[in-house]
Amino acid sequence: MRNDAQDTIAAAATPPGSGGIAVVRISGPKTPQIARHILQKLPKPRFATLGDFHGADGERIDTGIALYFPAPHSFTGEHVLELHGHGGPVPVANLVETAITLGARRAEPGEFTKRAFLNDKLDLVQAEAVADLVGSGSRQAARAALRSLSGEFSTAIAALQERLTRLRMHVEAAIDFPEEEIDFLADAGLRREIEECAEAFATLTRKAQVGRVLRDGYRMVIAGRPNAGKSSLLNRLSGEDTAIVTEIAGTTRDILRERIDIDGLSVELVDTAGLRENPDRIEAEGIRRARDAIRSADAVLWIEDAAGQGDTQGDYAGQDFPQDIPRIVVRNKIDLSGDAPGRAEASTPTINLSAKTGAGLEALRVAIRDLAGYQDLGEGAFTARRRHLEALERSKTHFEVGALALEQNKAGELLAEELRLAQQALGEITGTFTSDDLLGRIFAEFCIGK
Ligand SMILES: Nc1nc2c(ncn2[C@@H]2O[C@H](COP(=O)(O)OP(=O)(O)OP(=O)(O)O)[C@@H](O)[C@H]2O)c(=O)[nH]1
Ligand SMILES: [Mg+2]
Repeated sequence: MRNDAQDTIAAAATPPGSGGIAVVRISGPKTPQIARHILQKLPKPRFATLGDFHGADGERIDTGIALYFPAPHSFTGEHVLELHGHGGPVPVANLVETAITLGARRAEPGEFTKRAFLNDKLDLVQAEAVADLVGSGSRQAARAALRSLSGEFSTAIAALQERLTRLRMHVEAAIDFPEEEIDFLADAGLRREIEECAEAFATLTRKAQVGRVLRDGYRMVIAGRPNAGKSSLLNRLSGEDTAIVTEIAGTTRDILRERIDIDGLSVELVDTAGLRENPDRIEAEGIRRARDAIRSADAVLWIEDAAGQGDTQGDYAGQDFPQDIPRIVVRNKIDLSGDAPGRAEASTPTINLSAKTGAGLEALRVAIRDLAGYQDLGEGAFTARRRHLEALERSKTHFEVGALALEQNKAGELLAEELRLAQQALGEITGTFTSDDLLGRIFAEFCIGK
């Protein structure tokens, strides 16, 4: 893909309003002539030059620092001029309008970054990381976005592409000599390469999942029977008195959301109506919404009443929603049942706690972090998006289908073709293969001037 934009764009790169300084950025072929007009001379490249800024009619409109970056050594890869003037709406508007009078047009959202992408200054993952860094909600997320921006995610994808290429070459070389009877299954080198690819897919998927959670947060729906203590737990975890708590079963009907921070992991907790048979009409609507919330959740906090007697309807397994959503079982009200607080022995992570006293709460926080994969973050985390995970998943499926075809039918051609498709899906992540439509959607989320 190539940038054939011939027009020059201009926009304020700093937010609207008043501030110490404001930066107006101009990029494109007409930048030198616009610079000559505004500054009355072309500034020395890459040097901070103090001087007056002039309007289209030659009038002095501001004074400040000019920075000129000739192509291709700039953020966009085009001629770029940055004007650092006084941070007020009027001087900024004057400068942008001057640039427009002199032949530039107003930049669209994300257009500077889009040009950087089209001119191969950044790949798509890095371009998206620019927006993720700007929009990061925690220090951890900012650090991870910076790592994506520096190319750590892109490098990991490139390494996987490289592995797939080697495997493909191996298979295609074998197909090209059909006269030699080849037994793919007996080829130990090939088997090893396939195993290594499978491992590389698993590792990258795990890291990307954590990266997605870092960017978007982890959404957990609190669900269970009425009166189990869902709203009490929401209030206890968030430290706020958001949800109404009463001893009446069926108190909560609306969906309630509260964001909490667990060691930098941003978790969105969603409190829902208790699930039971024969609810009244309002409650029935609440239960329908609870089921919907669960379907789009990253995980479920399934609350049971540890002190409840003989309530056999409180099992997750009996419920009418996806059974494969990761979940933690919380056995609440241990102040009444007398169970020991903390993690209980069970195949599904299970925590004994009391929303009333707070006993066992720390164990729940640890379990949430573990479930989100947050513990193996270390220093290597980078941000990722749902789009990346979907493409990665598709790529992995192609690889697996191909590997299976080889295993079961000795179908080397099928494997080669699936590997090609797997690589194409990976290429969508970094932008080697993309549609204009996708680019439009990605850059539309940016702010103007970025
Ligand atoms: N003793 C004790 N009581 C609790 C505990 N957690 C909740 N309760 C009580 O249980 C009752 C129900 O609590 P809620 O938090 O409203 O329960 P819920 O699951 O949100 O109920 P619905 O919204 O009706 O589905 C209230 O009277 C709470 O005070 C606990 O850990 N120990
Ligand atoms: Mg409730």
